[in-house]
Amino acid sequence: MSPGARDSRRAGSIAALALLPLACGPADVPFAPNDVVPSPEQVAYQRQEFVGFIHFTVNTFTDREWGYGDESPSVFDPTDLDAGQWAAVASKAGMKELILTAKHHDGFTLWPSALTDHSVAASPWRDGRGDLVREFVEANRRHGLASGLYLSPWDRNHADYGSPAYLDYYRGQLRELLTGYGEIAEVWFDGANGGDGYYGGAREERRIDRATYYDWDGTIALVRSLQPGALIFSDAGPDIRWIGNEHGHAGETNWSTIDARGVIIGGADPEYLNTGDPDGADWVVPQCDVSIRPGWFYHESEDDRVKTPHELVDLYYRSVGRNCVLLLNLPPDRRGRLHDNDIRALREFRRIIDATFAVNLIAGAEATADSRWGGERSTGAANAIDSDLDTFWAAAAGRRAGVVEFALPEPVRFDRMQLQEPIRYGQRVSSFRVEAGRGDDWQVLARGTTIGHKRILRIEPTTADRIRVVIEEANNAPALNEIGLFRAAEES
Ligand code: FUL
Repeated sequence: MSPGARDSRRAGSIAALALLPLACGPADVPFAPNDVVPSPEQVAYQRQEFVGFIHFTVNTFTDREWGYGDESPSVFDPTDLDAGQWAAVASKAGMKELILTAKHHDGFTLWPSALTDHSVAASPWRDGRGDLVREFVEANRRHGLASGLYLSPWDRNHADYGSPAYLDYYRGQLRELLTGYGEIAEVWFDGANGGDGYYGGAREERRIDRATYYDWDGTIALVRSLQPGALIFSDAGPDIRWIGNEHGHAGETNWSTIDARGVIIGGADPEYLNTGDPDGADWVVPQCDVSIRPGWFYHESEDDRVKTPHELVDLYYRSVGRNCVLLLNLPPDRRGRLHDNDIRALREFRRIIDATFAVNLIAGAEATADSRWGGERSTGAANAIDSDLDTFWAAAAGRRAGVVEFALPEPVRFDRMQLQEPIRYGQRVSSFRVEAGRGDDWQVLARGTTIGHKRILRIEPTTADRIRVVIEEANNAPALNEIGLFRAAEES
């Protein structure tokens, strides 16, 4: 998207929010948004919280992580491929979207591209008549999942890689993918770039200028024109950003804002992306990508190195629990199916998360706050425990701090605390603490910096009947749409 288009998109969403009537009486003052807010599509994406990656290509059959580009299409021969199994497993695990490596760095395409012979059409799979992108999107649709596509900019197979001609080829492939398969929810632009490769037989090292070679503004504009509803991921967004590592860990401080124009795709500062930027001019949803196994592609030697349910739960806290969307990779094996070990780990992970967050122990508490926005009914503290993300408590205009207090009918024992900000008005809180009442005193249970869409704190098991959240610092009147107390189903 051109910078101009980006601005008008953001300006449009600010204007829409400013006019948005809250569910409140006529005398109420609309709650004022920050200057930088997400688009409604970004809010919806962030609320998905958990999405999946499918890494599958010739590498699955050559036992490699990065193909050189000289792999024969004849190696691609899954014996029992079932994209329906991927979608069923993902959906049961709670994922809302799957993203497929339509083309990885080796250049082999999982759809019969008219622009290259290096594709499934030249493979023995389905006698060369297969189209994995189609099977993938159709299976996702059947299972109620959105579909995203990964099209590697780096192509170690293509003879033109490194010259301007390759850009036409790359955009031609994007056009095929974004016009031939119905609605695509996310387009994933990887940052790995240049180096040695087959390059049509040249077998040499090719370097490109990361800042200029791909003309990203032009490519992003093309995606916008072909699929206006798709969100675009890259180190720099424009819609979704990398978190700066492939371990699935967001920073404990994690702002959804960055200055995207200062970030070079493939050459970003990982620390900057890991924590975001409180002064950033662009809202770019943070996404934590990580594989369920050590590698992104399937390797039989890693069958016993699948992350344990306990490790997956820990990842959930470090990603979703830190204002991130978790993108977990599930690599199908040589049959073209997910391995039982991966399925078992996922199933147990889901059970633990569901059991942990099934009952919000704060429900039924009496909620009070030291101030609220404009005296509106709609911003009282009770909104923070009504299980409705669209209602919220907000401090009075001009405040940059606030306290919300909860008196429970009887003591509860908990070890997880969940806080959420109504991010459609921007991300505000930069410092907070949580306390439990002890006689006339308050005992600090945890301290934190940012909250964002969701912040989950793991704390020592505590029994209390009075809890308060003290927002110490915010860049605007602080607001919280949900607060929860939970008891973990399993230590993690
Ligand atoms: C990286 C790639 O090099 C890996 O192979 C994988 O696709 C990962 C998600 O992104 O940059």
